[in-house]
Amino acid sequence: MSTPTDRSRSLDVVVVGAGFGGLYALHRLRGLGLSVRVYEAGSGVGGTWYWNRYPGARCDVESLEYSYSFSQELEQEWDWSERYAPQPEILRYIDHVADRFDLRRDIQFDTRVTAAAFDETLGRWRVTTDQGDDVSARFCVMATGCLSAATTPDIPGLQSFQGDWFHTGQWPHEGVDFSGKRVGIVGTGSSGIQSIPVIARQASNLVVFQRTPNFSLPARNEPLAPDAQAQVKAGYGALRDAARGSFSAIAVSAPTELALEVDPAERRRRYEAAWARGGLMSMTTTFRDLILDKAANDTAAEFIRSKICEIVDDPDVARVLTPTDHPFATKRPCLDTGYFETFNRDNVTLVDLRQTPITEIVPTGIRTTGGVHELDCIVFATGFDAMTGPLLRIDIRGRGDRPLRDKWSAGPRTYLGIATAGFPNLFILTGPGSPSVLSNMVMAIEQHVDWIADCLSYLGAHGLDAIEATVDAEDAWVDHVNQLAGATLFPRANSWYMGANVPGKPRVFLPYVGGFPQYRSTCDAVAAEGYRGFGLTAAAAAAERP
Ligand code: N01
Repeated sequence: MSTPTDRSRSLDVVVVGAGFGGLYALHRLRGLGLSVRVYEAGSGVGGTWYWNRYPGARCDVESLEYSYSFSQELEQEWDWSERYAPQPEILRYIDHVADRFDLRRDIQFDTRVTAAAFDETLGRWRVTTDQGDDVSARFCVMATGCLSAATTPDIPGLQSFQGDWFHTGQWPHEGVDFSGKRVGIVGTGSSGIQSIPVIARQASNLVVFQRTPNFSLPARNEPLAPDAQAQVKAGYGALRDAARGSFSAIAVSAPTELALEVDPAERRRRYEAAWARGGLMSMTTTFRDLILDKAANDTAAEFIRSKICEIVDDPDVARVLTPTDHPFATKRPCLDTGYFETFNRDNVTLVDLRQTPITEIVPTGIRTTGGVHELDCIVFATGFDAMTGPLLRIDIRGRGDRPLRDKWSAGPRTYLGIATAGFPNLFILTGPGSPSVLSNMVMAIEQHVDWIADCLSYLGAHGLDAIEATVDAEDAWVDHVNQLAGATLFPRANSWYMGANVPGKPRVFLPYVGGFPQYRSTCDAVAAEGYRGFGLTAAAAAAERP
């Protein structure tokens, strides 16, 4: 593995992170003839898929869509094995991409960027790392991911625990053997819901500590038949175009009907068909008003509740597993393989933390107000400081040495989710205020990277050195993002979309909810109008350029 050794070079671009976003940014920007270096905290590429190695980890967007579209050769040569790729396969794919496009020579692994400060005199970013790097770059691309800042709850006594504990988002590379172990898992989001059935099959006993019951849909994962895959590959361009034109950048037809327009028997038939097909999109695109109208949403929510009741044998357990406090899909819905069925196993116990909250961790297990659960291992599937966390954990300072942490103290402020006023030449991939987590992330990443690459070409062609969002454009964008979110049911849930999972985090709906096509055409129009809403300047220190 080649690693750049010069730790104090002057660069055109620093990219932070070598996941899907950072790798494509490196490929595109290097292709423009720019000098680029990527810093990556992990020892390998992959981002999310490098860190989240927990049992059962797999994608919830279908493999043939959750992949890069920028290279037809890559599309054709890579074969996926399952409808939803498991984590090791996605990591193999990303490794393949890194090799195929010769990306590793410009990536410095095992290096965490700790600070980035804009030097107004030089018109350049000074980027420093935990390995002693101190480099200067004209542009910074933050490819830090939306769900990369793992959060472990601050429960008293954790350090006293005599067994092993893990976070799903920072899973040991060598894997964990739970055979014969008494395991406790805290959290029932996507990570918990994927790992619980797998851990239950291995452990002697599994105790699930649930604070909020969650909606989960069957994945119906299956092997991908070679002829079906070949058929998709024969018309891959059409599939990608359909995805680009779809609300979530996933190729599905937009629903046209309202849930309550349809009679109850027909509605149920459609929900049954969606349940049988499996997948996130089947259910969420059954009717067009599910996320807009509570009464419509109730029909889908009630259908899923009835399924939980059918699947789970013990009515008391089914009741505790049944979500009632938030509308369906206002928290990210989960996809599972045998999740609710797992609670019919003799070795699985469900603890309702709303009835008996955790009070402390003791050397032998977890104490709730109901008593101590004796455990050998604890798994925290407790999620992430989403979208803003990965950025704010870095000391980013813009004009006037102003920390981004201060600027965003009441919530993130961006223009298009890609830039923030006062921080010239800093680009955020899939940042707050962009469709990001509400869309197929790979497609959202490609759209952002292509936009940034076009922008840097434009600056070069026009003899410009700096681009910076204006405060007016940013204010208008933040208002627009909030207005769109306010017209949906999303703000009714205590979700990570709202920042509600992190104590003290401002409650602001983070992603852009207007849909991928509308967002993309806005970005394209901004560029076509000479980067409307941005200030473009020749920097004072043009002579400093490498
Ligand atoms: O995290 P989460 P995640 N005491 O925040 C609970 C993506 N993803 O890692 O709901 C007790 O969703 C918390 O309870 P509550 C996907 O976008 C994708 O599971 O806050 N419990 C919740 O149950 C997903 O949405 C894939 O009351 C505590 C859980 O921990 C996102 O990542 C797979 C607690 C956290 O759920 C995050 O998913 C995995 C405490 N102190 C992840 N603190 C796929 O592609 C938190 N909880 C399939």
